[in-house]
Amino acid sequence: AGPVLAIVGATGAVGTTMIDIINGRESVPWSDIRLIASPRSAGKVLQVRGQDITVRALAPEVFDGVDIAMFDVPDEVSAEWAPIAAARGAVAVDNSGAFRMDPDVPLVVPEVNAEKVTERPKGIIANPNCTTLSMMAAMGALHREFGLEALVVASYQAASGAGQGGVDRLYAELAAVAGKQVGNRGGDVAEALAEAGLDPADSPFPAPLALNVVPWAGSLKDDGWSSEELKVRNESRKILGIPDLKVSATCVRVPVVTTHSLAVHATFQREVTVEAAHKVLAAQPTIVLRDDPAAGEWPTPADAVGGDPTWVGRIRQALDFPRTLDLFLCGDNLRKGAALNTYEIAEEVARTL
Ligand code: 2RA
Repeated sequence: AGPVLAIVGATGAVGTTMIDIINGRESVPWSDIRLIASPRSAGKVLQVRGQDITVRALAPEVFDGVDIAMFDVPDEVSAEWAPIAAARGAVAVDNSGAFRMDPDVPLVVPEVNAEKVTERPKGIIANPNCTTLSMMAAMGALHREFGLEALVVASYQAASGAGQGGVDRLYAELAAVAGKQVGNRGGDVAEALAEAGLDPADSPFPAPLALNVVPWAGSLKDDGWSSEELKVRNESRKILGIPDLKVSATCVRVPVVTTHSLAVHATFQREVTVEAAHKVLAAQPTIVLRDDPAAGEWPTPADAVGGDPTWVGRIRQALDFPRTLDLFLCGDNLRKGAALNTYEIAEEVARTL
């Protein structure tokens, strides 16, 4: 019989996407799939590959007999429960931030460092943050060929990065401004939201997101950096295996429902041309190269959303920076950015059992 898979956080935005991905697979290696969530969601019945499965409440014994447990829960829940799952014999594949920078926990993007799944002394493997993850397949491929030296990144992050609450808030704000001539005067968007009864204190975003962009994601860290920006730096270094990679990121929330985009300024050790980069990226099965500005072809979130590949385009040789490319890429933050990569790690682990 095949291994037993558990999904912890099965009823959340990413957990639901995990189930969609499993339902969409032609075949799966699992002999059994368990759905686990908070006691509030326990008892719900969800369909997985044509079977009704009742969601169980998180408890130590639900991990007995589980080979691989995928976690998509808040950091503190993972910090407590991934070690419990591991102690009960499961390999925990965790999508929270709790273990990503732990030196005894590999941080894996299968296209880049699949071999790390076997180096798991704690029985835990971490899945990167969706913002970092969105550029890793492309950066990993370019790094292998040209040797990455530095990354300057600006993100354009979707509302669903902040969970279902972020999506609900964006829809509510869009409804509040729809049909109104707002966005022409300072504060008029905020007024329209207030008139619709939308309290800023209830928003996961620190400013209106409708008709706006917000240069903030995550929590405040030293010297004005956001946690999200530091994740891009630290996680890129760990995944790519370049401890001294120079990285500077500015993370921005945009009124897109799902799919993070990144503008990347990437400097390499070796000479690189647009043609050579096209060749490397076109050879990557998980990348869609959409780069023909003369024909109006470039990646947008509306193209990439709902699919598995990362879309890459706008590749230019930086005019004033030798060995540097500028490019734009889009990846569905709930799929490759979270559920899909976690599931792909689980598939890699299943091969090693
Ligand atoms: C965000 N990257 O987009 C975060 C979610 N993990 O807010």
